[in-house]
Amino acid sequence: MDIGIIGLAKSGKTTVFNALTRGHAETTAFGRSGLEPNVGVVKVPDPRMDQLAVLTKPRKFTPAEVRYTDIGGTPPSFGKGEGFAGVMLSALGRMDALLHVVRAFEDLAIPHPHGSVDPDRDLASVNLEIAFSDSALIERRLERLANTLKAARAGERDAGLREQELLQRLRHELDNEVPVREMTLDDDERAIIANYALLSAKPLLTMVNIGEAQLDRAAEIETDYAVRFRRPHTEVLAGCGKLEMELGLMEAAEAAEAAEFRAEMGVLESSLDRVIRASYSLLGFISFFTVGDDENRAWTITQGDVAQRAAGKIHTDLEKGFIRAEVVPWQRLLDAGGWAESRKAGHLRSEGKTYLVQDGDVMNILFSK
Ligand SMILES: Nc1nc2c(ncn2[C@@H]2O[C@H](COP(=O)(O)OP(=O)(O)OP(=O)(O)O)[C@@H](O)[C@H]2O)c(=O)[nH]1
Ligand SMILES: [Mg+2]
Repeated sequence: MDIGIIGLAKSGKTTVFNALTRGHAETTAFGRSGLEPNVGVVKVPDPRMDQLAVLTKPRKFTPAEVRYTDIGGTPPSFGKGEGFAGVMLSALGRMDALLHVVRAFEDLAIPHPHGSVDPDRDLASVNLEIAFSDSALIERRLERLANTLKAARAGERDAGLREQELLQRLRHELDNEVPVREMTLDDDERAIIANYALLSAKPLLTMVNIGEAQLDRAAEIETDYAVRFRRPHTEVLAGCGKLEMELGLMEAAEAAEAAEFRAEMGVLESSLDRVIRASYSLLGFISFFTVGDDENRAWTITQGDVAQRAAGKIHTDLEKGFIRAEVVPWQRLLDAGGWAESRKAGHLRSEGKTYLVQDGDVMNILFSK
């Protein structure tokens, strides 16, 4: 699962990236940071896995992972109605979700590309950039489609016309500031647009990046933004990227001191842990588990994925040769005391290709080679 970090220049993207990944990527007060994207993998904490490990005592333990990509220095011109473009656009198109870092921290030493700190304005303007990128993409696609339709044979025409009609509808909705993720689309329509990598179709997590001076009002600020900006398939959180980055580095070196410092600052729960969890669950990702002597492992899928597709996360052979899955909810497995015991108690269900995998299912995939 890939999450792309976006935001205006100097909003704190790399700082938040470092905090999330315990990384050391260079942050910059002035000028342009590297155009090379930073990529880091984060393990998603999951107490269910800890409990399962006690039961099966595997040699290896692999929690779910989320990968964050800090797409690199944003040009100061970004946010002025030109949308995402070039390599940045194609990199973002490959992401499963977006994390938007909005600057709320005041710091005279760090110039704001628009001259003043105004998170409301920035939040809206980045949303506009997202919509703008999609509109431009749809426009290009419509032009090409019009050309193909002229030369199309009767058989191909129908599909082309359906696509044209869908794209015109998307364009209309986008013009009315409705992001694709909020539109009602049937499965066929989703399949058509799946290849377009539309940015406003992606789940969006907004992090209001507050300053140290605002820490005592963090919860209040978060509620305020959530009430005003939360929409379907989005989440809004507030946290201090800079403090979390420093605490993260400290935690890696001196855990006890970091905990003490956290308590002093009144930030008991890391806002970045909440970002990680929110990126995972609130954006529609769920886990299923595989257990065994060798390895207990969590696999990331999207809510609504069927068993055959889920099997493909483990290996393409399992998807292609899928026969059926033996399934037991993790708590049931734990209560029964093991796989054989679950089978004996009749808790193992046999599910087919189209079974909707549930969060916390433990699965054993049966397949033919
Ligand atoms: N005071 C304060 N400074 C912050 C905070 N978050 C980030 N900064 C500073 O803001 C500057 C820019 O942060 P970066 O993380 O490099 O921002 P960016 O969005 O990655 O910037 P570009 O990649 O150049 O677009 C750095 O000097 C950070 O230390 C914060 O919460 N408080
Ligand atoms: Mg940066």
